Amino acid sequence: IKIRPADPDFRAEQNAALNAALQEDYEILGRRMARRGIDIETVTELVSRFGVAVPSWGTGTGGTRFARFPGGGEPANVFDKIADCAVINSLTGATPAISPHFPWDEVADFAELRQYAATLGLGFDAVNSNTFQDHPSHGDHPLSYKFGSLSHTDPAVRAQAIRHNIRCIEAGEQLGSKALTIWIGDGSNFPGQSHFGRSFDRYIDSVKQIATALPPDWSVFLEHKIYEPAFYSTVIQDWGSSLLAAQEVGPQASCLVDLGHHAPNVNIEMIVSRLIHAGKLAGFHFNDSKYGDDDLDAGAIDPFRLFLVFNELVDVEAGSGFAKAPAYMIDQSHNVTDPIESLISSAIEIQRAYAQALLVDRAALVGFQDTNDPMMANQELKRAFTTDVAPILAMARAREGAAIEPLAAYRASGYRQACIARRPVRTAGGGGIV
Ligand code: LRH
Ligand code: MN
Ligand code: MN
Repeated sequence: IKIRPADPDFRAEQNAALNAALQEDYEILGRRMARRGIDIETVTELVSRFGVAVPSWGTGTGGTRFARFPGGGEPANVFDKIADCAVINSLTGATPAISPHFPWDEVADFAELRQYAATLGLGFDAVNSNTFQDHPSHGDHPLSYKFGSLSHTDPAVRAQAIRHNIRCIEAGEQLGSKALTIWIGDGSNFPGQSHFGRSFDRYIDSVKQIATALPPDWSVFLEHKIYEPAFYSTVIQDWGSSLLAAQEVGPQASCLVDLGHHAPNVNIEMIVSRLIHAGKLAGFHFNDSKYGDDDLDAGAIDPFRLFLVFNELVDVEAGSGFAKAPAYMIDQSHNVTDPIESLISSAIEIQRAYAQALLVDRAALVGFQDTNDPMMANQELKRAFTTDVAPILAMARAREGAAIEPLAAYRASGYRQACIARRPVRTAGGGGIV
């Protein structure tokens, strides 16, 4: 399939009619910002450097436990997924890496995969292990994860799950990744079903064994989630459990925050701050939600919360800085939209939240905080959040040769139609291709 959006001439053609208006909007915004003492060029430069990784599993249509409605032209294999990721990055200029999931993205030759991605200008971010479902077609997984994986009562199941994670590290090394993300579904559905303390101990022991296989410059990200598939208790249910585990595992372990993995109304930005305090913030799985792990597009429901998360991150960036930059990844499930469009939109929303957070006058905010002026402190954040930074994002894209209007350019490219014509209809499978 011809990846038309990856062609710089196609993008230049698309941008031609939009350049003049963008220039005008950018200049006006620049003047408004200058009045507040902010240099628009500094912000645009930082926005251009910002990148967020795309989840390989997000390129296919997701599904719920009730049904999956296949989209047209879905990727049939990981090479197709990479082609779709190249479309997203070409148009947004903001998604230079892919986060793969194993065994969904298993291939015989990882060097070939890395090479293919590189020819499209893409690299690999954290590799994800999967011990939340069985893999009967993969010979090294004879035992079932029905009652858990890394925390299973049976040492043989734990050993199998540990081996799988180590294989993920090996695959990641060949792909140029630097981190392994572990999310387990382990937990219980009934009070009394499992022993909270002993299952947590078993999990920590297993992750310690995995950590011994990490190359020195690698990290292991522990991802917590309040519930699902376990509906009564989950072993790594919250950031507290995640932090305790990361502290016990050691310096290479840290805590990954998936925005959808908390109880409604939980103050996620404050969790972020606490993990930063502990030096254990690994990074993010961005998405949005209203009820639970809805995996909706980033910024679709509560863009203010996304902004508040970035406000915490920019606060550190503007101050002491991060010893290790947090990993930014998207993790979404697309049920009713074209996954490529959702990922394009999400990448832009995440970048928007970052740009807005860069507009906060940090010195003024600290002043309002220290003099106990809640009204003006809140106004400072609101002023940044309500500034329309769209011209900054568009200018960053235009200068990188990406698309000024990525969604419009995507639709004009006919890429999805080309995929529908060439790729087989996929009826089975959820997030991954199993
Ligand atoms: C679990 C999760 C985790 C998985 C992905 C498919 O809900 O967020 O990150 O790897 O979804
Ligand atoms: Mn996740
Ligand atoms: Mn999730």
